Amino acid sequence: MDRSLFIDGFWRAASDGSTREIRSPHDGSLVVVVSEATATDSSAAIDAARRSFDSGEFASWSWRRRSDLVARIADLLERDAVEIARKESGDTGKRLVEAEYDLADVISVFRYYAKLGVAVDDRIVQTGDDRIRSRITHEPVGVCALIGPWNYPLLQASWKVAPALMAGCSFILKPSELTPSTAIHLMHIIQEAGAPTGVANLILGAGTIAGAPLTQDSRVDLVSFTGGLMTGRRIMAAAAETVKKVALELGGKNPNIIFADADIDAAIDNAVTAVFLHSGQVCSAGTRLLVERSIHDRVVSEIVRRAKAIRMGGPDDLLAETGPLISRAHLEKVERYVDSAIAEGATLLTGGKRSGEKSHSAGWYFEPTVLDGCNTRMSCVQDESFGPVLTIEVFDTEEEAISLGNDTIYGLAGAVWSADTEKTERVARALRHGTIWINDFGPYRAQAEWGGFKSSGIRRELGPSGLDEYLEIKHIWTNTSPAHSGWFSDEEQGEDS
Ligand code: TXE
Repeated sequence: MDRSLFIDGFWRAASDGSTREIRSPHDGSLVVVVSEATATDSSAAIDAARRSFDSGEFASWSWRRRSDLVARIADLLERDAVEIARKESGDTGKRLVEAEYDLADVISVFRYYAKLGVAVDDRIVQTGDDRIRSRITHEPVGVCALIGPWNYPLLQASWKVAPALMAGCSFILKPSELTPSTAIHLMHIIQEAGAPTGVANLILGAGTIAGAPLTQDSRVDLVSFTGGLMTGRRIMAAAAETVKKVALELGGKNPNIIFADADIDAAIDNAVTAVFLHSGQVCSAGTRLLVERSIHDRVVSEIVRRAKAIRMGGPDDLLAETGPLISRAHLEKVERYVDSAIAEGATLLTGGKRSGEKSHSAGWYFEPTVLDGCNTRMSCVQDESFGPVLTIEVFDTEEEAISLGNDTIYGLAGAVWSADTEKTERVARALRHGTIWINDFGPYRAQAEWGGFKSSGIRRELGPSGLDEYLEIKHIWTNTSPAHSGWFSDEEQGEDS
């Protein structure tokens, strides 16, 4: 029987014996069979995490000791890098080389938090009174539900797991039901690295069955979620019942703004990567191209030429530049999205359909797609397709570019291309998105906060704020010379008075 749930230090089967087959998005072949958790399993995982946290053992470890644990996890990830990258590309269908890049990022996240955590000190508060010692301390927030998506499964898990461990929390990790393999491997590594029993727990399975209880249970203190907007809203509402802390990253509709005075060749090349990397299954994908009218024709014709030449293929295709979509359901969503864009008046310049290549017939391949003549009233500009679909809008002035760039309920990321540094600075400041790239698109670092304005989410991952998510702040006030408060009279009152 498959035992891939990790609860209270043991590998277990689902309580009702259910399993799920994971099939390759590239060709439908069977990748792995894993346990499919029930709500009872989720409750058992919460129980284990709660007991481990309430025992106080892990929280009482010194920062240095927890830092050593997190650093050891980074070392073990490095040791197993080839095997883990292979598992990630098996589940997601992404090219092996991309999975290898992702893994290097995962390792850097664990290393970053291992170093950062050691620096968290108490803060002394100056009260102006010599008798008082007042300090601010940081304590782990408690039991955390860490719920992740399928596009960067281990990377998104690392943004949550590394700071949670560093802070001294206990957690239940629930990766997407579509991509469980690397989370299983990570749990083996955390166990090998020496985390106390019950600190790290793994639940696999459907969001509504295995995931939802983690967001509703009063024994959970925090939910950190990365995924879709609709699910994020549901999770926030569920968490409100017990006033859990909530951190959400819910994707974006990210404007990529090219002014006529930009380095046009670099801007075009980056615009292609921004939207077609990983077939657009990236929360910060540059899906909205805003281009100054005078350069529209040149930019668009070159992007279309480049899009037509993109080679798609599976994990081991060394010539491929991007891969399949995650599932049939997702491919059908992208198809519907393109159809509705055309119905709303957008012009399809290339793509817009499943790949006709024979080697792609058993997988979920969708052609790189470019839609021109778009505007912000169209759902293709407002809603996340999460596929290889670029929408193009034109602007005439800086003010118009800013206004278009902000005309979205999302606010995750954006870019501005221009040789005028004062202009790029003005635009970067005016855009209401959590990350702005100037004359670049896409890079991020573990040291820099990541997250969204508006409906793209709340709170931040990565950077020092990414650790703060997992810390409670406590003020401890010590009076070294206890005295009466003097507020109320301590004299006995006569009966008549
Ligand atoms: O994500 P879901 P889906 C966007 C993208 C995509 C859309 C839907 O637009 O097309 O979301 O994708 C768990 N309680 N992003 O349906 O549902 C689920 O099991 C608790 C953007 O795959 O958000 C999985 O582990 N958990 C995104 C996780 O939530 C629940 C990356 C994400 O699934 C749950 C991926 C519930 N009620 C998709 N329902 C980004 N921000 O990068 C589901 N889950």
